Amino acid sequence: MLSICRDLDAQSNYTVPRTFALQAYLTKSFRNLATRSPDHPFTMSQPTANLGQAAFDAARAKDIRRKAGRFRILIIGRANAGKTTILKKVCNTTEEPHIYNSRGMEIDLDIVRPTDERGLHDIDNEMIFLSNPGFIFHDSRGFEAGNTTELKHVKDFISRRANQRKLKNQVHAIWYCIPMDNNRPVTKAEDTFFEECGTGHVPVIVVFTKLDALDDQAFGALKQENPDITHAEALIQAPLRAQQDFEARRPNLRIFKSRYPPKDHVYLRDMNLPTTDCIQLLERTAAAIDNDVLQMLFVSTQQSSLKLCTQYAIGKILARTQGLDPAHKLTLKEIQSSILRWYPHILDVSIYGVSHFLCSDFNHHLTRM
Ligand SMILES: Nc1nc2c(ncn2[C@@H]2O[C@H](COP(=O)(O)OP(=O)(O)OP(=O)(O)O)[C@@H](O)[C@H]2O)c(=O)[nH]1
Ligand SMILES: [Mg+2]
Repeated sequence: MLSICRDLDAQSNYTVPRTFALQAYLTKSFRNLATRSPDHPFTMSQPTANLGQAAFDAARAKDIRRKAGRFRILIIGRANAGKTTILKKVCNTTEEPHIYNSRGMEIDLDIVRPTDERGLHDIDNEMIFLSNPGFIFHDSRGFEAGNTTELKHVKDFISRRANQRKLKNQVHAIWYCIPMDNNRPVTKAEDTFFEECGTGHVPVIVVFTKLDALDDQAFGALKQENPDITHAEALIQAPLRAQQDFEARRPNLRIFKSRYPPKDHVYLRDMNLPTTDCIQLLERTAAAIDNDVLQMLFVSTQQSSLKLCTQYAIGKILARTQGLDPAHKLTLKEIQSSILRWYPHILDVSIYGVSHFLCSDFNHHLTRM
């Protein structure tokens, strides 16, 4: 009972402030849309319609989830690359994941023996964080150069998942982590992966992790170039300089000239600190997904960035309305429907028992606009 209360509490703490932020965003956005269609007047004072529409949208979002299931991500990277740290950030949690084997049995982390530790990184196992069970992760510790068995495991997994008939069983995105805290971050193993491993429509995003490891070097370069720079100023400039220096060399890396190059790349730093986030990774991943249903599933599953939901909700509706014949202007209900389905984590909270509060509150604000 205590843990249920704690869950409810945590969910409310997370959801309520975001709901208010959402209201502010939507207020602004609806007003903009209204001025775009002066000859199609609509007001927001339709409480019943709004509530009905919200329920409709929640049902529609659920339908997408039923068909596509949960968003499945394969994360690859050698030991200590920062994989688990990223996944925790994505799921807004500091808790350890739950891991299930391919038969759906949970692996009890408390009784895993050191010799079984490899099982935690078995690519076939599914990893889920209770804070956001909308994501399923598969964790692979990558491979050393010359270790063809490991590479074959990963290749087999990707092709097995690609051949799954059901969308929900396929892998939807791959994050390939390359840590920057060693002298040669990109090895032959990475070259081989991107040369040999085609992933079809599944986007691969390279995540350069632990970029902060390059700060000392950047600090030294700044001091050398400009002896007058103060210690404090060099410290401030070092992070940006570190990224610029690496970015200047990056296009020459073989992985970006390979047969199956990554769709995009992103830099992450200081992920070990509680104040950082990996929203850029979420944004790049969303942009790299070329299937509309999966893109919506991804954006609406992640709960770290309200901005990302809004960007897609508003962007898609503007794209739909632009160039429309005035006779076919969207109705208020259609606009609401199109926008609200990007926010299922706010609308679809009935399982936590606070839906009435949030829906009526949300509706109240809409009706006052
Ligand atoms: N300095 C720094 N440390 C980081 C960063 N990200 C993660 N770490 C630290 O690196 C260590 C390893 O991180 P994990 O997330 O456990 O790495 P992993 O890839 O899951 O490792 P395995 O599960 O062993 O394969 C932890 O001590 C993290 O706190 C970062 O951006 N900067
Ligand atoms: Mg890990």
